[in-house]
Amino acid sequence: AIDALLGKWCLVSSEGFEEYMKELGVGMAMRKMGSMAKPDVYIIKDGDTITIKTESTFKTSQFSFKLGEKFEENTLDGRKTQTLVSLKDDGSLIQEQEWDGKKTTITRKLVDGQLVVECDMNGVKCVRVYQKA
Ligand code: DKA
Repeated sequence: AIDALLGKWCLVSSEGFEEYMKELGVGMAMRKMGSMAKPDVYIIKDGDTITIKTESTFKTSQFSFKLGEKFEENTLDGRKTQTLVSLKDDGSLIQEQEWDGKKTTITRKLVDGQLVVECDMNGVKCVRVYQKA
């Protein structure tokens, strides 16, 4: 179930984020702000609608979805993507974004009580760890 992922999470470590943003095509100014930001992430469930809200001094945005239903997402860095989120048997949440013939995957899972966010674009990987607030 997704219940283990619900709540408020604070970023505690980040590896490879700059390179991942570069691979996404994020411009330099926004990469700088993105690298410095220490966001809080809220994962909220209301019925069968899930909301992921990212809050930082740099930018705040959120998106809502139902598992297995494609939707249009407006990403933090301004991409408009076709996104599908699914829950695997092991409890990890897989977010697949497609835009302009490109694709990236963001995986969120609970590891030792922490939220581990793994991003992959063309094999360029980034790992961000969040602690329960
Ligand atoms: C996270 O939730 C990372 C999610 C990926 C964001 C990609 C674009 C950010 C551009 C500032 O920790």
